[in-house]
Amino acid sequence: MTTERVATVVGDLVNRINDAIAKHEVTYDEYRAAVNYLIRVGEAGEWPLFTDVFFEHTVEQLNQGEGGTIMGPYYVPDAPWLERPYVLPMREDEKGDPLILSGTVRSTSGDPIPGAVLDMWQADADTNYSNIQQEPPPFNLRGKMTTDENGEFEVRTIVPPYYHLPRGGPMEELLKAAGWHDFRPGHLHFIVSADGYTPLTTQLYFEGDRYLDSDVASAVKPELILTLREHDSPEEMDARGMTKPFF
Ligand code: MBD
Ligand code: FE
Repeated sequence: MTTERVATVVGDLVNRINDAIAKHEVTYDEYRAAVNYLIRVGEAGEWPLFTDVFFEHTVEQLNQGEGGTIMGPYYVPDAPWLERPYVLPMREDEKGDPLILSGTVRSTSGDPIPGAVLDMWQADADTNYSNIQQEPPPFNLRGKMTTDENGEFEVRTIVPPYYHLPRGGPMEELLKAAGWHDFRPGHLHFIVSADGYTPLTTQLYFEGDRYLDSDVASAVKPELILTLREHDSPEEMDARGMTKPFF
């Protein structure tokens, strides 16, 4: 970043914070509590959580636009490559309703993209992410897969129920102090990439989720909401290892 860019953006940020301090007549006690709070966010390792919840959506909208949404703090590179038929790595007794997700990866002009890579991750039914929270085994519910010759893919996992941010740290403390909830709708995360295309970071949500309209991370877009349908015979697969159509 150039000196000019830093001075412009940081200068504006500093001015706006000073304006808020003045407007709300912040006391010395409040100022000291805020400084102490910011130190604790760092000590708890919650800066990625804090910044992604409050600010990433604006950066994302400027840089990706339609069809994309924020990455959030819990992406881990080097998830395992999966083999067809795709099933995200999970425990034998993984909690949650089984989910079969199928779809087609398309370019912005609508053409299916064969050999596109989906790097997928999600929380478990207790809202824990592997490699972040202690409970799930490493790389649980994380994996990479590719689209077939038609640009299509199908993967089995569990339906992620509505989600709350990690509790017990400064983030929860702040949300409670403000009287705000700490929920996100249940979601599946993806980074979709293909040779010659700009990658897309996005998430998918589910119709009917109680937090679609009040995501604490402001990251829901209408085009990302899926409708679940019940499958009569999920065990029936076609020659490609894809579930036989049921509609
Ligand atoms: C998450 O799982 C998440 O997706 C975001 C955006 C913020 C916090 C936790
Ligand atoms: Fe998430």
